[in-house]
Formats: sequence, C-alpha cells, structure tokens
Amino acid sequence: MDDDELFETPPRTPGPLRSVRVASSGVDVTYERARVRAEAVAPGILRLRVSETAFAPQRSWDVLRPLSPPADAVVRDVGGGAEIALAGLVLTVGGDDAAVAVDGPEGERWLASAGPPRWARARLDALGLPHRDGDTLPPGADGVLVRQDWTLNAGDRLWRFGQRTGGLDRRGRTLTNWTSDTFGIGHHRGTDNLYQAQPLFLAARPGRAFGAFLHVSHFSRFDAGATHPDRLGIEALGGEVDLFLFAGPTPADVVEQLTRLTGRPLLPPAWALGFHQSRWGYASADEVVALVDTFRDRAIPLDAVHLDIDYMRGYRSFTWDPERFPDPKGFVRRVHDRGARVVAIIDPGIKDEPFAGYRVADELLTYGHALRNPDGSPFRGYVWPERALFPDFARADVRAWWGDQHRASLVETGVDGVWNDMNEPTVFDRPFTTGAARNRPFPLDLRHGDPGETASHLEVRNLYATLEGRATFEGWKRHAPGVRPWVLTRSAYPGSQRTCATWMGDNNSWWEHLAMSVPQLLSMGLSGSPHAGVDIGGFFENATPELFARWMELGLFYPFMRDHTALDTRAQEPWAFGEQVEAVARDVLRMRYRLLPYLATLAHEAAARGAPLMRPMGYVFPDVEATFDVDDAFMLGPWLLAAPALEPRCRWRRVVLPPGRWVDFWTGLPVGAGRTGDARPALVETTPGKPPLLLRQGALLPLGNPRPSTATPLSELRIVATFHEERSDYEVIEDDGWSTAWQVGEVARTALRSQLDGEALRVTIGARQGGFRPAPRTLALELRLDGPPGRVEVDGVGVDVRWDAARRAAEIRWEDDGSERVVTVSGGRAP
Ligand code: MIG
Repeated sequence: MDDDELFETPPRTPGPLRSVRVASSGVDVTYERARVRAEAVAPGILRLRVSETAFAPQRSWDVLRPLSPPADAVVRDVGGGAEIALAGLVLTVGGDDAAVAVDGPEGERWLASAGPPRWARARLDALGLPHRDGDTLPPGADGVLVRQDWTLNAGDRLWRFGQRTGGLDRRGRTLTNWTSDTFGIGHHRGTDNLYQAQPLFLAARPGRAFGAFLHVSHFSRFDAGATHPDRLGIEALGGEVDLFLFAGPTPADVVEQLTRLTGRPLLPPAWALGFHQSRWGYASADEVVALVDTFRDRAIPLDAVHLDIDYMRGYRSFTWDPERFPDPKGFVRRVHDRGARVVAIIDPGIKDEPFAGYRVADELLTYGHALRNPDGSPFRGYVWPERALFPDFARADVRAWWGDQHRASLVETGVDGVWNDMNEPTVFDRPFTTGAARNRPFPLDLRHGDPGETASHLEVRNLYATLEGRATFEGWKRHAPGVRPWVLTRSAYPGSQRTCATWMGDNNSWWEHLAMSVPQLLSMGLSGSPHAGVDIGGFFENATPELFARWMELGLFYPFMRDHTALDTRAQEPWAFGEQVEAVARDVLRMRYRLLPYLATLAHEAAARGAPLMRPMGYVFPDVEATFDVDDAFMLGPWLLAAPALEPRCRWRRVVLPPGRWVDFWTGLPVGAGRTGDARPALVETTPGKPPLLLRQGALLPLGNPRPSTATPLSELRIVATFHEERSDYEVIEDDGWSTAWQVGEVARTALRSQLDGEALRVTIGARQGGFRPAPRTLALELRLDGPPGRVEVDGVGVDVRWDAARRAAEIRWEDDGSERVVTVSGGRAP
C-alpha cells in the first residue's frame, strides 16, 4: 500500500543523525526526529526499538518475562552507528536513514531495512481495522501509524504468524494482528486474522532459523511479501516498532527463545491430555451424566465433558441453572464417580442487571470494574445474557476479583477446568432474541487499565483474553492450592500459553477445515502455544460419517483433543454415526490413551523449553529443505511421523519421508522402499482406525496401556524401540498428573538409550530419578526387528522373548521397580 493511501499526511522520517551513545549491552541512536535503541537483552535475544518520540512505557499488564542479560554481547561503535553481536546474531543500526541490518554469525542476512521508518496519523479505512460508523482514531500516539519496510531473502520460508488459516509458509500474505470473532465460513484459506493475535514469525532456510516478535499490543499488520515478494512491511499503531529478534540457529532454538521471553507453556493436568466430549446443547445434569455412562457402557475412553452456556442461569457467568442443574456439587460428583472431569464455560460479558439478585453484576458496577467509555460511564453491549458489562482485565484489582468469582460457583463445586469463550472480546449490536444480532466492533476509544495507566482499546484489545486467562489461572491457584489449573481460551496474545490451552474456534464440518487444522496447529506450536486443538468433527454444519471418522484419526494427535459441535447440528458423539465409525473412534481413542506417557513427556518438554508437541517436519529436520513445505503431515515429538487421511475416499496417500529409516507403527514393516538418504515420497495406506503413523529410526517411544480415563492408573509402561547405526537417547518424564509438585522436583525421569554394541543391539533403561513414585506396574520393552532375535539378555541373563509377527516386535516384560536394566539382543536386525 502506498504511503498516501495509508497516511493522512505525508509521513515524517527520522532525518539526520544526531548522536550515537554506546553502552555495555546496547546503543541509543538519536535522530533529529526519531530515536533507535538496540539492546542485547538475553542470550540469543536482541531488542530493537524505533520511535518518533519517547519509547512507550512498560505496562503493568504486559506479557514479558524477566530475562537474564547475555554474557556474550559485544557492542562496537562503527562510526555513525553501532553493531551489537551475540552468538548467532549481529544487529547493525545507524546512518542517516535509521538503517538496520540483521545478520547471522557468518554475515548471512536475515533482514535489512529498505528505506527509513515513516510516521503519520493513519487513515482508518486503509487499515482494515473494524470500527463503528463515525468512529475515528483517537488523538495522540494511538492514532499514529509507523511503517517500516525490510528486504527479505528470496528463499526464506516465513512460518507461523500465529493463529491463521492457509499453509504453514505465509509469504505473500498480509497478516493483521487484531483479535476478532471470525466464525462460520470466515475460516477459509484466504482469511487474514481470527480470534488470536500473535505478531511474530520464524524465518527458515536450510540449516538456519531466525525469529522475530513484534512486541506491540496495538493493532498491527505484516505485509509479508503481499505488495512486493521480497519485502516485509511492518505497520503498527502506537507509533513504535518494538522488535525482539531471536538468533536461532534452529527452529527449536527460536521457539525456546520466544517462550523464554513470553513464558513457557503451562503443564496440563493428565486428564486434559485425554479425550474431551462437548456439544453446545447438553442441557441438564442428567443428560451429561447419561453421556458419561454411554462412554463407559460402550468402552470408549473419556476424560472430560464440557458444559457450554446452557448450564448457566440465563447465561449469567458463575451461576447454575436451578432447574436443569439443581445440585451442581452432586452433579460434578456423579461425573467424578465415573472417572471423568467437568469443564465449564465462562463468558466475560456480565449481564447488566444490577441489584436483582445477580451478585457478580452488583459487584462489577459497585466497584467500578467494568470497561469504561471515555466519559467514565461503564460500556454496555449485547452478548448471550443480552445487555452486558465487560470486566477490565488490565487492572490488577479486577483480575483478583475475577479470579475470586470462580471460588464458590466452580472450584468449590468440584469443577475441574474453565473454558473462556467470546473473549476477543465479542459484542453484538442488539439482543440475540431479535434474531438479527450482528457482530459489532468495540468503540476504539474505550478506556482500559488503572487510572495511572489508562490505555485505549486499540492498545489493550489484543491482550484482553490473555489477561482474563491469567486472572482465571491465578484465582484458581489461590482457591485450589496445589492443583494445576486448566483454562481453555479462544482469544490470545503471546503469553497466553503460560496459563491457557486453546482451540481454534468455530470451524465447519468440512474436509477443508480438517486439512487446514494441520498447518494451523503447527503454527500455534511454533508461536509458543502448543496446547491447541480444533473442534473434532467441525462446529457448524453436519459431519458425514467418513469426515467424523477421519477427524478422530487426525485428532488423535492434537495436543488438545475435543469433539465439539454447534447447537443445531446432528449428534456428533463417537457412536452417533453407526457401528463402523464407532469402532474407528474406539480404536483411535484406545491409541490416544496408549500415547499418554509420550504426550505427558512432550508436555514436560514444552514446559521446559517451549518445544511443541506437534512439530513441522522442518522443525525436526531443519537441514532438509525438502521437508520445509510439508504441512499435510507432521511429527508428534521426535519419534512419530503422522500422516492421516485429509481427503474423502482416501485409501492411500503420499507422504514425504525425511531422511533415515521409517517403520510402520502398526505393522512393523519398513516404509519407503528401504531407501534412507534424501527426503523421498512414499505411499501409505489409510486403514480406518489406524492412521498412517511411522516410527523414526532410533525411536525410544514411551507408551501406556489403554484405559477408560486417566482416573485409572497406568498398569504398563512400554518402550517401543527401533534401531539404527547411531546412538539414541530419550528421557521419559512422569508426574502425579494433577498437582503443582512437579515444579519442585516431584517428577520421575527415566533415561533411555539404544545403541549398537558390535553385532548386538543394546537398550539401557536407566534407574528412575526424582521425587515422584508411579503406582506399581509392568515395564515392557518392545523391540521392532526384521525377524525373531537370536539371544536376548536382561542384565546379562538370558530371557524368553515373545515374538509378535503382526507387529514384528520382540517383547520382554518385568515388574517395574525403578532400577536400571540393560537389555542386549544378538541376532536381531532393524527392519
Ligand atoms: O456465539 O457458547 O466458539 O465453541 O459452543 C457462540 C456457544 C458462542 C462460540 C464458541 C463455541 C460455543 C458457542 N460460542
């Protein structure tokens, strides 16, 4: 977009250089009309700020975590500018145009400014920023747009940009960062922004990756090669470009750096990794208890049921309908007795009904906790409870109050988790009962925040849900001390991953949306928010039996696995599509429960380093460019490649195999015609109930036994091993599944190793370390070989081995007493 379309007046530029002030970890460069600050803020992380005026103050509700400064930063005056070098990244700033260059350690360029940054008041219509008729941008910095253009390398992939539609590489698109309730057919391949705003990206080229986070909560936009293929335009209201730059050098390092800055993902309780059943329309305690009974009767695993808005009394958050849920505590107990958990929805729109028996509204108004119009009066708009008020989560006192609302109605009732919907936030123009309600933007000049720190809706909107999630999480921790909270959110900004899991909102029962969920969830993982899923079966419209079955097969690998559908759609429970589909769903869910020890280990990897559970192939194989554009298959952790059917009537599908040997998880047969070198295509069969799943060579995959729910303790821990020529290491991480004791070392760590020892294969299962003791169980070792092995010894003593020809597996079992075992296999070869 040209400057005269974007700005109300010809934009201002920095002008001549005035001074360069070098300090130990950074530099301040002053221009006649602008300032630039570049700093090394942490190992692998640089920060670049460009502003026309003073830099924006650090907000009390901001998302950044404290960082420890890097020891290796070198700052040099280079005459008319300065250079800041860290291991992995060099930033050069200076010159008359406020020029900036970002290079790798060997001088390879990531970004270079293309012309000076420009500032002027923005034309509201040019931004595509939803607003009400007659609304204008407020005066002051909120209405000032900064635009800075950069050159990009032709071959670099630009992954992620947060929650989006379309493919994983998002070059060629304009990407708006503005949370919005985009529902229905709004989720198509060309849709720009959805419910969440993650202004960040990862640039990848073979062997190297780099990342950036635009730390601006205001409305912002990336022109990622839409206008010019090799240009990146950054536009932000508020007048400041505040970029954190991540050195990589691998995609995993970039995600680690991002989540060091914005916070590590929460560790979910064990039940949250199990299966969740939901639908908008479950309307009474008896109906929900009967639902859980049906799962048990049909031997289909289940860990959680979700209560949508119908459990409330007239859509009043923190209430229960007295007729349909007459005894909330008794209801939750009945679900718990059946080994399942309850998650209840909470909407932020609080019914505007003061002094009529709804305490939440009374307090919100009495304390003045609501979002305010510029004249100080509370803002009102229509949502589910009709006319509503909205808590101002940018205020610490409001967050504390909100957290406290959960105590009596949810925590003490026994509810296990909270589902935060409509928190973009969303508002409608008239009551739903009129049948004609339409989504309506919030006024841009609404006031958020404490009196000393008031900010406009333009600055706070993107953070609204993240602050709500934080209030909920912290309140839950106060009222259920020692218990891991579980909060699900629809809207988010970076930082939300510390407190919330997320789903991708209102999709449709379409094959396109099934396929799209793969790049979407991969992008969420790279954006630092790995605990994500989409509504299995699709939300709007009716799934066909085939679509539902295939969606269960893909959902098996979602970090958050929930079946959910809208009010007026057909039944979508696993048994609702007939016996064949029910059998597929049962097989899939039994497999989900077998995967839980692996998923729990991956969740610990996420909590420690941000590592996503679902990983793009290019994340796991960053040197192999042929994997970079794969977004119809993915890795689950380091060991499994999943390639479920994404199209109707699919019997076989193509999958790009990264280098190395791959073994079919179900049959134990080699895949890819025995070739091991480059990435190469292979065909895999999409057998119903057994989605194509490949074991990587050197895998040390921890599995469990199928269970009705995580309320039943694990009775077997099984390690599935495949061999190759190199040594392989992994660590299984377990914990009690519900408490916060994992944070103080109450975990069990079991080191695994496999290696070739001359002609023999050797697997070492290390002694269990750490303060957590699992319940008594069997330990099984499942060796995937090309035929029955010769001799197998455990700790030097020959043992009997069961050979399972159907899976090409030799199996050894013993009571797991936590001590070290060394297993050697002679006369066995990799398949
Ligand atoms: O206006 O609570 O995305 O999951 O079932 C619709 C009813 C409100 C939107 C959520 C959806 C939920 C529905 N909600």
